[in-house]
Amino acid sequence: MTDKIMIEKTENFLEDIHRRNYEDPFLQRKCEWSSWIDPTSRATESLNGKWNFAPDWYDTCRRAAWYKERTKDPEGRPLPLDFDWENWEGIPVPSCWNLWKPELLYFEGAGVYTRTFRYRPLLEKRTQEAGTLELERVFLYFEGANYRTSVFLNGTHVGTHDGGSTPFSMEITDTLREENRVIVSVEAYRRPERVPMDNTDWFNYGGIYRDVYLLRLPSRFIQRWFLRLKGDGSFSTLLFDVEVDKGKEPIPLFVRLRIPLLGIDIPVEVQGGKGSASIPLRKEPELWAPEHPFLYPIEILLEEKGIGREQTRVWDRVEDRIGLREIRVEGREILLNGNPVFLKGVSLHEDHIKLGKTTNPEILRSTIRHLKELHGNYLRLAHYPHDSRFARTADEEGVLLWEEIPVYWAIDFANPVTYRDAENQLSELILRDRNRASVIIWSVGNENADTDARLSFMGRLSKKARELDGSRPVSAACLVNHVKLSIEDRLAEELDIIGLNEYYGWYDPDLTKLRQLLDNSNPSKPVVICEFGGDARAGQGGTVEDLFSEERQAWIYREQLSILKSFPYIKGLSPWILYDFRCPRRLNRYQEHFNRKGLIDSDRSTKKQAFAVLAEFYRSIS
Ligand code: GCB
Repeated sequence: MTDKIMIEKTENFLEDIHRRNYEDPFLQRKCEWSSWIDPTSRATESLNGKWNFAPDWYDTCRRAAWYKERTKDPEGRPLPLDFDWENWEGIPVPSCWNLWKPELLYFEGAGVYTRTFRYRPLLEKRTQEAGTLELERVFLYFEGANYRTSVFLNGTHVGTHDGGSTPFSMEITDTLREENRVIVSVEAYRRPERVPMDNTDWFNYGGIYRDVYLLRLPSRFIQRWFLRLKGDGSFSTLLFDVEVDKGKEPIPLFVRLRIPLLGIDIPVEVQGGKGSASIPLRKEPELWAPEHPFLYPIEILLEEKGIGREQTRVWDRVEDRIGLREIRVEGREILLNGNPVFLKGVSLHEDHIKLGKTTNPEILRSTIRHLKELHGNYLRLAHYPHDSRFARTADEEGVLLWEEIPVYWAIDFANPVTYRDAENQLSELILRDRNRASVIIWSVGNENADTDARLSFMGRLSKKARELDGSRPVSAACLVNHVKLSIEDRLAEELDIIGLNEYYGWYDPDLTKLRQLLDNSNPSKPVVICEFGGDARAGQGGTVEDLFSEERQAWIYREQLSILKSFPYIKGLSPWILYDFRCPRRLNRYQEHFNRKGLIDSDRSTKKQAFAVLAEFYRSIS
């Protein structure tokens, strides 16, 4: 939050200690979705590895402008410094600082990272040989850092990003030197106006916890693209949109899209940096589905037209592998490639006992193995965007995904700053993952009270989701109206699928209310039960009456499933949750700072009894 208190500049005013609005200049250079570049298939140079790090409890790096490295006074005499880049300890990037040292477990302040790297242009030489001097453009790319990240290169602020789980990039072409010092201040305060706000049922991991890399691009490049089936049920037309960075001097450019397996090789006009095409297909494509996760290799070229075809100059080229499928809602059905689908799923947090929110390919694959052991086809990635490799892995493995932004509980719905942040996170997520066939639902939030401010806020988010991607249903995890005992939420009007969280058998022990609630409701749209469940400490025995026992949790699953299966308007389930996860709000002797609603312990291997109950249910309806 920008501190609005201003201090008058008197003759004894000292910038470093008296300035209150020190964040303002950083917030004027925000990295937002409109400048996001799709890094798919780019040759990147990783900046992962050891960075020097210090927790910066009072945010002094940004407050006192350490990054300016004022090491000497105007007469050249050394000044005392409060930082010591080279002697700070090495922290691995990516990682969550909370798991680096025991004393940082609950650290939620700012942390300062720094390292050096050398740079020499590569592309300059190549283009000089080709006859024209075109300098390469260089971007710093962050897959994710929680929450506000300010980046400084060689003493200059190059960008600030808000939001803990979406990627961002910033151009550093003009700030680069041969020897570079990069300083990254990440602050992870929980604040009431943020998305999420200060109260969540998960752990606030801080730091640069996803990959960081350098992207070298030509001076004109393909910024991002969107390829999908038209979605009219005919499987006969592809829609393609592309955005191009035209560079400083505009020249006639066009884009070429190639999909060799479909015999497609077509030019697409680019005007004002944008191009679109509607491409008729000669035959029905091989459709992507969980049981047949087929991906088409595609190639996109940015070309400058010369006089003859041989003079066409290729400025840029990207590749991707894209699944073609259609997801649609009709009445109370969810249709995948025209066929009704039931979402057999489970919810998932990114939290890992040793790595926190940092993940790796092995973790992603083993998560999907557990889903398949459950005979499931669907995961709800709660409550924030997960690592970008998740959707790619799900594309390959044939898993359907619900993706969500942390518009969670009672965020500050009336605050325009909060709205802008939420809309930006939603847009960054959609741009990042809209080419992934596995992603079938965008969720605009979770368990928010049905107020006017929330209706307008989340209604606008739904519209934004459709504006950026008209090819997927929009949903949100709503609460039941527990006074009328029915599915009733004004936001349902704005959604394609009604998500519903209910905890009968747990927070409300009276399971008979679930049947009443579902009987009382007559939704006009498909309903997905996004959450139900109960806590159980792995290994804790007891009767079905004993809270926190595995028996109680398994009983809740048995009872819930036997009721839910008799309501045909329910089109999917993602009970809460696959793995136990860290949660500082949970303080009883079974919980010990963990939410224990996992079907599997936080060790990600010990299964509780309820795992088999759900697996048997999904097997029986396969
Ligand atoms: C919910 C929330 C989820 C919590 C869960 C619980 O309804 O959506 O974030 O962790 O309940 O365990 O209470």
